[in-house]
Parts: sequence; structure tokens; C-alpha cells
Amino acid sequence: MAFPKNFLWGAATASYQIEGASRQDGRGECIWTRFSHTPGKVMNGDTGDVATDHYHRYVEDVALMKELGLQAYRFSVSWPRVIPNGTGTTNPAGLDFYDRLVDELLSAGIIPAATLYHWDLPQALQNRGGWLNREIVGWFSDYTDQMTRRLGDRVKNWITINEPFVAAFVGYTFAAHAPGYSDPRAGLLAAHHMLLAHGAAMQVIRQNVANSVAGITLNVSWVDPATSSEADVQAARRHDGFVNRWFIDPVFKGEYPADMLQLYGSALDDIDVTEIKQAAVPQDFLGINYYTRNVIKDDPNGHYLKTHEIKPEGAGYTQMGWELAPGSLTQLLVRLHQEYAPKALWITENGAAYPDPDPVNGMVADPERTDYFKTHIAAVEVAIQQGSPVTAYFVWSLLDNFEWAYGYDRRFGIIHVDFKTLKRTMKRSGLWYRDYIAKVTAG
Ligand code: IFM
Repeated sequence: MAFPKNFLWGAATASYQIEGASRQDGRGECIWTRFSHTPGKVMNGDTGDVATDHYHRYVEDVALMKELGLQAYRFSVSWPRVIPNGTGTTNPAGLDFYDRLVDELLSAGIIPAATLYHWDLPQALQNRGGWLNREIVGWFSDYTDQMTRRLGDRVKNWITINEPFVAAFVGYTFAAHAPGYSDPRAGLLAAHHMLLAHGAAMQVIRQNVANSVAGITLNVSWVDPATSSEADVQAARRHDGFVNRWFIDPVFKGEYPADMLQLYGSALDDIDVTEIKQAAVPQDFLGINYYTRNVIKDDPNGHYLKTHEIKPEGAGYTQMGWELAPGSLTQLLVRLHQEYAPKALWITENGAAYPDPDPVNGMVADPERTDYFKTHIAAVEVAIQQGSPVTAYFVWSLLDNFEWAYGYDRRFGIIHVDFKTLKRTMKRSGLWYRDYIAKVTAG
């Protein structure tokens, strides 16, 4: 086995997707509370008001993690739970919740890894412009300061922001996520502020947490051209700039990719692109959320990138319509190592949604998800053999949860949640992962 001795095996979740208790114990409203309560925004009118009720059931959930033999657990902190207005007064009940969660994890022998921003921006900050307001860099630093002071004695692993691409572009350019804008200029500005906020938060983490291990998490895709034509090759390069390099280059090189600066042109007029050097603070790892590859065609009638994504026939797809492409994960991990030389790579999310059957005799049969994990973990192993410094792998997700605009319609968990009774039931993929971790860490 290629996995190094200190390799971390874990599972990931995010606050708004699992916690529930959205109006309890002083939690402030977040942009997803507002968005999900707006008719037509989320499938079936679902909201995260209750979600999996992890806020009240975290003891049971940590016990399940222990049963699975997880070595690490990646969760996110709900900014409006700990600072209801986003700035200023903290909420003691919210801070206590994360204290209790962390202590429970540590007493179960599970290493906590905390993400500071996984999309639940306080609505009070949205009312002041949210990620479009340059002041958010300071607001995010202050929040990071509070959290790292409070938990930094016990939590050493920190992720600043989860998937700025999705938070900025899906939320501000394509309107499919909160806060629901459809303005490419706004998407670019939000992304810029997220990258600056990441850089600023890294400095705060370094100051407040002894022996910190910190980085950002990006959703990255392997991009293939639909054909070998020059037009498609160039289109794939633009897509790569859009999804990958627009975020990776700033955090490693302190600059935006030149080809994309040119392509976005006047859409960047409100942004001082030179200040992006502040995003390049040395990281201990780059977090990668990997689900699929993208196959891209040139499309002169397409949106401003003039590209079009195609779905190859004959390939396998998950319920999200995402192609099964484990080999592309190997290619991606090797590419990141060769082009950017990160100190380490963490797979902070990897997983698949399938329409699972209901539990039968206390078990859910989900063979496709197990296959997904088998093939993707094997792909990680090949990347390590080829020199890529991958040191952690977290499945997405521990529990079925609120899948953003799809509500409860898409299940990613290795543990099934009955959203009526909130009962947890192990899936076969969870048992497979438990046995795999036991095998790979034995001896
Ligand atoms: O559920 C999301 C998660 O919040 C961020 N990464 C992708 C997952 C699946 O869509």
C-alpha cells in the first residue's frame, strides 16, 4: 500500500447541511436560511431548519464515527451560530456547542479539522453587501480570531474557506445558490474577496494556533477537451482557468492567470487584481474536493467563456449527473504536485449521490457508492505512487444531508438519515469504509 503511516482517514460534513437548530440558542439567520425559505429556490421547498439535527445529536454522531474507526472528522463552524450578526457580540451557546463537539471528538480519539466558511454567511453581513463588500476581509479575520482563540488549544487543523468557486460563482454569477445573484462581475468580486479573506485568515490562524496545520479547500476538476481540435483544446484551457487556475494560482503564486485576466477584461474593472498577492500565504496543505471531470467543447454561442460541457455517452454517472472518472483524480493529483508543488494535498471531499433504497433490517445497500470509494481511493493510491503528496482523505459525507439547491433529494452519506424520524442507519459503504480503514492502518 502506498499510503504513508501518518495518512488521515476521515469523513466530512458542513454546518448548514447537518446542524439544524437554525433558530435555536441564539443562532442568527444565514443566507441559506433566507434563500431556502424563498419559494422556488430549493427543490421541494426543503430548508436546513432541522437538517439531520446534528446540533442535538452530535454525541450519537461522534459515537457512529468511532464505530467507523474514523481517524479525523472535518466539520464546519456556522458563523451566525457563534457571531449572530457576523461582527461584534459572540453567542456563548454557539461557542459552547463547538467546544462540546470538539471535546467529544477528542475523547473518542478523533482528530478535528474545522472549516471556517462553508457557505452559511450571516444574513446580517449579506445586508451590508456580504462578499461584495471589501470590509468582509476584516469581518472574516475577526471571526477567525474568535474561533481560533476559542478552539485553537484543541483544534490544530483549519480550513479557511470551502470551494470559493461555488460560493462565489454559483452564488453570485449563476444564482443557483445563496445569495442568488446572476451577475458575472459580482461573482468575480466575491471570489476576489474570498481569496483575500483566505490570506488574512491564514495569518490569524498562524498567530493564534500553536502547531497549526492550515489551508484552503478548492473544488477542482480534471478538464478534457471534447475532441483534439485546436478550438476544443483552447476551450478546455479556458474552462480550466475558470474552475481551477483562477483559484489555485492566487493561493500559490499570488497572481491571477494572465489568459483569464484578458478573457474577463472589463468585468474586472472594480477589482484591484494586484492585491491578490495577499492570498499567497504558505499553506500546510491544499484541500481538494473532487467529484468528477469536465469534458469541454468550444461553443461560440456559449456564455462568456464560449464553452459547453458535454456528457460522454457510455460513461457511468451518479445521481448528480456527474461522470464517474477516478482516473482523472490521479491525473489531477499528479498535475497539482507537478505544477504547484504543494507541501501536502488533502482530499477534503470525495463521494457520490445515489437514490438509495430504504433501510432493510438495519442496513442500507448502496453498492454503487462503495464502488465509487473503492475506485477513487485506488486512484489516490496511484497518484501517491507517482509522487503526489496526498496525506488525508475525507469521504463526503458522514451523513445524508441538505444538498443545497437539491434539498434532501440527493443522498451522499455513508450513514443513512430518515428525514422524518432523524434515525441514523449504517450503509454498506460505511461498513466497507470501516473495514478498509482497519485494514490499511493495521500493523
Ligand atoms: O454537498 C456539497 C458540499 O457542501 C460541497 N462540495 C460538494 C458537495 C456535493 O455537492
